[in-house]
Amino acid sequence: MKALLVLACVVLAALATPTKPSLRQAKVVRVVPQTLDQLHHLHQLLLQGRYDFWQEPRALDTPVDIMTTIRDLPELASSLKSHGLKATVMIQDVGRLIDQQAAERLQRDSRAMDWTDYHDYDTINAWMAQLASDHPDLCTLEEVGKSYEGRAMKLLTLGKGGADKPGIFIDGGIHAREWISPATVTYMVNELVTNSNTYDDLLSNVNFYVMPSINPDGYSYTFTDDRMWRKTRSHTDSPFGCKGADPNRNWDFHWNEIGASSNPCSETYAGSGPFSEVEMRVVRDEIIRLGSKIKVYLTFHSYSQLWMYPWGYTSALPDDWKDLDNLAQDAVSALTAVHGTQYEIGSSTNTIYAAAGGSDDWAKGVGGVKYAYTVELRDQGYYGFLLPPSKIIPSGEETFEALKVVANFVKNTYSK
Ligand code: 0X9
Ligand code: ZN
Repeated sequence: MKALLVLACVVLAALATPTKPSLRQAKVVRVVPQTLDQLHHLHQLLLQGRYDFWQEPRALDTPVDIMTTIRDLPELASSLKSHGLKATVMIQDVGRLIDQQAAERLQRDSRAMDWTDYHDYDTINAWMAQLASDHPDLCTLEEVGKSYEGRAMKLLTLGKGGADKPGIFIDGGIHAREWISPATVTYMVNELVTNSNTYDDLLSNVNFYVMPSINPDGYSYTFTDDRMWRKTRSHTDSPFGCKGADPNRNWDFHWNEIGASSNPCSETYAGSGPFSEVEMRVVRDEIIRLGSKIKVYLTFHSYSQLWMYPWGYTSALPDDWKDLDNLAQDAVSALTAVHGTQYEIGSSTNTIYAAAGGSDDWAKGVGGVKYAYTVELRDQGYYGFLLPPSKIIPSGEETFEALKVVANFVKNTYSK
């Protein structure tokens, strides 16, 4: 009987979240380049645009994760083999894993916000509205714009020390499929609000400006149509009907100079121009409006477990990189102390790859926010973007410790 119920849920889930046919039996394979020739070959494959790189080539001895359809697998395998690259399978059947996770979600049927499951955009917004109405002394919720498809974009402000206190701007979900990001960001908000007495000192001295899901159309699309969608959903001039731009290549700071594409079908399409994507203009305008009050900018992505600072457009470091590195070290030490999760720290170009037009670079380079970080959350590729919901709470717990270190730093350094 139970087996029948589960089967029924799998079928229902498959209907409710149609897995793209191409994802049936799709695989994620891992290769670790050991020579410059192998690294170069992987870069060539990336540029070809035929495969979805879950982890792009970074450096020698560093894993690269590639998702391939079952149809393209033989060609990928022979191309890797011809360069002496040994592939191991990380995910045997991406479509099946997506269906399984969707079935489990359906079985739980959890419309109410919690952190044992991932939640859609409307649920997150409804939860923020409830928080604001339950805790008017602590939370303010403002609609600050609308997405391309017309979804309301909201900014949640937490704090009780008044608008002049120094602030931390936090966003999540810039890449639609990185579900652990909005989940972790909302976990941390919930922690601050439900234990506001414990954090009275922090909340009296620091304001938290939070937007948990800044690519609402893309995020919604991952619930309804394609779990692996990364970009926005805007129209492009592509004759092939390709949609969306990479919102983390769209910011107007060394826009499209490196690590971004002018091809609308690419996963890293920079957009038709800087800030072509309305969602990024909305976030930009909030950062500008808050101005010098913002001392730290934190943008949460997944996966790889990295705590990175600018620059992403050059391997050169900002003059004050030591300051950013020190704070990152302290934050990561606190994070690791919780569950032993290891994070790597460094500038984004030197840690992963050069990619211009990122929100972190803009926040520092144009927005004037000294401490700008991109955090790549769990895991290291075992599940990648399909991190099981049972990992939300551990991810939230450890990341919250890091946030507390950052917030205490802001309090001690900037609050009068
Ligand atoms: O490529 C990205 O946008 C980020 N990695 S992800 O796998 N989540 O897509 C890293 C961004 C680092 N920052 C900059 N390049 N500015
Ligand atoms: Zn990302």
